[in-house]
Formats: sequence, structure tokens, C-alpha cells
Amino acid sequence: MKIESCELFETRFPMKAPFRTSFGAETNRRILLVKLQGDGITAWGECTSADAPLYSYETVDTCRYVIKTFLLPNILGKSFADIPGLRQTWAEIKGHNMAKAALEHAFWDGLAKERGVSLSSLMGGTRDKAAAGISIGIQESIPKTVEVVDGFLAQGFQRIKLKIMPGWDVDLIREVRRRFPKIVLTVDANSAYTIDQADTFRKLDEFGLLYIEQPLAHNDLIDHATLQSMIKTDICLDESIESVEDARKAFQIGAGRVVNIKSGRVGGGYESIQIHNLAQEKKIPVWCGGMLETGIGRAYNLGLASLPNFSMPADISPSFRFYVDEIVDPPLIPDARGEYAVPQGIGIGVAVQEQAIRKSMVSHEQFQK
Ligand code: OSB
Ligand code: MG
Repeated sequence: MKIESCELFETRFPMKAPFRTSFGAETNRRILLVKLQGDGITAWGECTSADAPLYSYETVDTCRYVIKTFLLPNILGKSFADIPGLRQTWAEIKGHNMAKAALEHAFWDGLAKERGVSLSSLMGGTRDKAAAGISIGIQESIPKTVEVVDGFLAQGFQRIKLKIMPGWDVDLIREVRRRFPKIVLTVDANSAYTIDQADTFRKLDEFGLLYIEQPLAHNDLIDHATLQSMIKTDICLDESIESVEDARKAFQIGAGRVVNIKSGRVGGGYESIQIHNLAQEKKIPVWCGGMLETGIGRAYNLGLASLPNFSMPADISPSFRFYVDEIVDPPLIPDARGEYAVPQGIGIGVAVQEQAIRKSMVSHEQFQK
């Protein structure tokens, strides 16, 4: 596909309810959307960066800046026959994975459209269903959490993930486990603890969690390996894995036994597939994480989650859970058994409603060679 033009839409989607994690609450989400055009094809991508550098150092503004200043000038007006060709243009640019992934993401959609195939099949997907898990933010009380969990279980979600932080952990999980003895339950600390708080995780060992996600620092592997050797429950790495090289090192030292793959965090679908493949070779299960995406990002995640080693439920709740406005058609919704149909249409497999995007748009820029 030839990249004749690129448009950046900055949108603002008020959240129906704040999504609270150990690092803060998201209430009003700015989201950068990318539209590429060329050879008669229109392709879309979503940048997974948040407004503030709390999950990682990237922000909506750093992504926009890096895309405009360093990534686009090397690709505008050029044709790329495959993903490695595109990635080669930014091979020497360090970090800024979410900025790179936003462009790569749109290009995957474009390439799939050029070849007349679904994103899932272009990525090497082997299944047409993906199991849905749900990530539940920090609530005002334990009884309220129990009520929220109950509601999502009734909707069919196959795995419940609860955000934890110091002071909001063992008592919470004890009660949720008491009320729901059989459910698949996980926790996500978003790096809120240090290794000297290992005792908390020893206590969590008794609740039969599927895994404990990112207990320690966002850029740590060493302490995670120490912690993993001290507890029975598997550690799942999220923030700490930004590349296949990170994954290789993590597996080598035993820093975790599960990986949450988020395409934005690792710089795109190509790197995600490398991590998926290495993990498969090492018999490490992976699952597809989420970053509160709109339908565009969720559709992309479903394509990725159709690869064979995505063997645990994804963080893919429908985007109407967070946002009033839907920007893709048809909206992606799991069935009553908590399964999504992986889109089989060409490209990301859902139609993007530019009209709806423009309704929520706060700025728009167009770049052409
Ligand atoms: O750590 O998995 C995380 C959302 C924003 C930032 C970090 C995380 C999350 C989630 C995913 O838990 C929720 C979702 O997209 O449904
Ligand atoms: Mg996480």
C-alpha cells in the first residue's frame, strides 16, 4: 500500500464511569486515531496512549509529536509491501512504542484490505472465537466490588480481573473468592508494590488466582523473578515487557509465567506476534490485554487474539462499557457465553464511522507528501 496521506484525529470520549487503577483514574479519555489513505484504500489505527504518563512514559501528545516529527516523514509518499518494510523506517528510533504501533496498526488494516483478507488471517490467526475477560477498576468498597463482579458474571465474562493496590488487596480478594469460589479470578497491581511487600503476594497464594499481573515496577524483571520464586501463583507480566527481547530475558530468568500482550506497549502487531511465538516455544501462555480502546482498537485486538497461543481470556469488554458513542459498525459485543466472534471481514472487519469520530474530535491534522 502506498501511504499518500495520513490524518490524525484527536478525540475526547467522556467515560461513563471513571476507570481507577493503582496509578490513578481515567475519566475523560483523549484518544488519537490514525487514518491512512493510498491506492484507493482507507485504513484506520488507534493509539493506545493515555493523556498522562502513568501507565508508561508515553502520552497522547508525545505520540502525536513523535508521529509527526520522526515517523511520518519517512513513510509519506512511499509504498510498503509488508510490515517489516514499514518498521524498517523507524528501526533506529528508540522507544515510543505506542506512537509506532498506532501507525503500524493502521498499516495492518491497509495491507489486509489491499490483499482482500481479514486482519486475523493476515496475522496468522487460527481461531474464529476469542474468550472475553473483564478488567474491573478499584471500586468504593468491597460490597460494591462484589456487586459489580456479579453483574459481569451474569453477562458471561469468562475471567474477572480486579485492580489492586496496597491496602486494597488481601481482604478484597478473600471476600470476592468467598462469594464466588469457582470463578477464574486474577488481580492486576499495575506495578504498585515493591519486593519487600512480598508477604501480600504470599497471602494471595491461598485464593487460587489464575495469575497476579504486574505486581512490581514497570521496568523491572529482576525483582519479579525473585518474587516468582517466593510464591506459587503465576506472575503475569504487562508493563515490563516492551519487546520480544524483554520477553526472552524474562523467560530466561523466570520473571513470570504468563504474558499480557498489548500491541501498543510493544510497538505493534509484528512485535506482538514475535512475543506470541517465543512464548509458545517456551510453553508460556499469553493473552491479549486492553487499553480502554474504542471499537477500532478492540477490533484489532480481536484479530491478534485469534492466534493460537492466546490461550487465556482477553481484556476485551465492549467499548460501550466505557463510552457513550460507538465509532464502528457493527459494534463488537461478546455473546452470552462470553465469547467474541473474531471479525472475518476484510481488514479490521468493522466499518469505521468517521461521522461519529468527528463528533468527538478536538483536533484534526492532515499530512501529505
Ligand atoms: O494494566 O491492563 C492494564 C487499562 C488501562 C491501562 C492499563 C490497564 C488497563 C486494563 C484494561 O486493565 C482494561 C480494558 O481495556 O478493558
Ligand atoms: Mg495490566
